[in-house]
Amino acid sequence: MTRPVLVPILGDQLTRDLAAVRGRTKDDTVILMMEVWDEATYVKHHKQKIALIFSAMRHFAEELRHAGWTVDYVKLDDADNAGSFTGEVARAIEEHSPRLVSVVEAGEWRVREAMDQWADKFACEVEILRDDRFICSQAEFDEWAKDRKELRMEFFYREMRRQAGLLMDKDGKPEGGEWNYDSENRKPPKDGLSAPERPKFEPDAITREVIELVEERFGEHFGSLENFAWPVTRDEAEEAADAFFAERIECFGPYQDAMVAGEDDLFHSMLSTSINLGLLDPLELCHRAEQSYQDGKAPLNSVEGFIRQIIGWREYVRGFYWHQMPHLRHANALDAQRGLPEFYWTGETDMACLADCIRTTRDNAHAHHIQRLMVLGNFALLAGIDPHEVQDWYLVVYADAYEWVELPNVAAMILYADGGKLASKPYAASGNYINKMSNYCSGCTYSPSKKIGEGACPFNPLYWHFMHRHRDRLEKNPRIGRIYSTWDRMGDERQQDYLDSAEAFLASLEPARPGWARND
Ligand code: FAD
Ligand code: DLZ
Ligand code: SF4
Repeated sequence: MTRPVLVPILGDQLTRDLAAVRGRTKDDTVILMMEVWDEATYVKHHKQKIALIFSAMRHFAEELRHAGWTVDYVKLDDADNAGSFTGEVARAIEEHSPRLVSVVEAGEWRVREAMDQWADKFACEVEILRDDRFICSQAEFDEWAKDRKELRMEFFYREMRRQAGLLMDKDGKPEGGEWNYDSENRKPPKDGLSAPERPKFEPDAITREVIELVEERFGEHFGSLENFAWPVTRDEAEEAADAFFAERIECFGPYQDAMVAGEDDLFHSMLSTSINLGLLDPLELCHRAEQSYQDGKAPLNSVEGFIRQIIGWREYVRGFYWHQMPHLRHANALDAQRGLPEFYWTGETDMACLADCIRTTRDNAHAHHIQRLMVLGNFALLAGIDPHEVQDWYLVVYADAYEWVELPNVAAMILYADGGKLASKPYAASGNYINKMSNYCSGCTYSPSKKIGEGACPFNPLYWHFMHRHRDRLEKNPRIGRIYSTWDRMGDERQQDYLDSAEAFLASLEPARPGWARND
């Protein structure tokens, strides 16, 4: 092959439809895939997350080779592993003398910064292509965001619906007359609510080899590998999607916000890992969802809810990330300074809701949205945990976590650290909300109906402590201001009891020991 095109494919770009691969010819292209230490260690990822990415990468390299592509695959344990994307690309340039390096833009700021140096570093032309797996380009997002003080997902989502033509009637109106059916998607779980089990994928030889590597090299990282059952190939991911559309999408909408102890997936799709890796095409999934509605197999509120999560939230947080970086990483509008409690890593807490959410996180490298938002996130918000520590935790513990999607959800959605650009108000809630939307409280040593004192749910005093300490900022917010009339009506003594109770609880929290999230 004389002076081929070198196409580096990153671990979350695993599709033959990638812009850098599409249109290339096999006899003129060298594909480069790299397991590198920089990526595996910049935070101490959950063991399942590393195993998933390496296994999916190795399977994808095999698929490409079978299809006739030339693939240079660098394994983590290769003796001459250069340790970084830049180091490996440099080595491949030396070996193949390519006439062009063609790569799709990285999803994360950290990697994009390194990539931007390649053209200067290498004596070879470098092109960085737009990642068109996202419907909305950054230029389009920036144009939409320009001159807006608040960047509300809802308005962005309507644009995306129009652009994609999803759930639009022939007069250009939203199907059913409304853009958003969220009010129908808040059904509390009824007794004994359970969902059909999702397909679990038994590790094959490639996955088993990777699991062994991870145990050996990253054995002290958070999380268990025992339950590893993620789809690692396109075929498996499609099987997982088939099962969702056949068995769970019908109830996805109504029970989207429900939580049931031990029911880890409920009616969620469990497809985020596959979408983020590139194994599934997000738009195709939305078309399948729309088809389920047209075929009468799923109600509009379920289908609209699912489509909104993907062309709404997913596209929106990605645009928001690039629009707000790099300062988003350091945003701390509420000046939260407390260390993350140790129980986020050990799960050892008497608070049954948190214990269950941390258990599923440890066992499955997954928790569903409302667990991430209204239990784990709500606690971090109310307790005033330092955003950097919360960001690190979320980036480490979930198999679907990449900074472009984790950071906006953590800094802006749960912690309000951006001062309200993303969310119109903090998602703060007392024990009442968790009690209504889950069965956690019936198995808890605390009681959600007890407000103060022995046995009171800690979310209750923490909620008022949070509202009290941020009164200056939040009182003017029309969506929250009226809460202060309730607070004022309580009288000084009751208020002081709440504040003392919260202070005593906060003082009892053991801060996490260093070394869980990052190597020193
Ligand atoms: P479903 O409930 O079936 O939803 C369908 C799809 O919609 C998901 O697969 C996902 O692609 C998309 N989606 C839904 N909500 C969001 C959202 N808020 N942002 C972006 N995409 C969304 N998602 C990640 O992929 N990676 C993360 O690192 C991540 N971190 C999060 C951190 C916090 C604090 C919160 C509140 C949410 C986070 N999410 C993240 C979003 C969401 O929780 C997960 O996408 C979802 O739980 C994945 O499970 P699922 O595939 O069953 O989702
Ligand atoms: C998350 C991750 C990990 C743990 N390891 C690798 C790796 O060794 N090689 C690789 O190509 N990608 C890995 N990834 C995913 C990357 O972090 C991700 O592709 C980029 O950071 C996105 O910008
Ligand atoms: Fe969580 Fe409070 Fe309910 Fe216990 S009582 S499960 S801490 S909300």
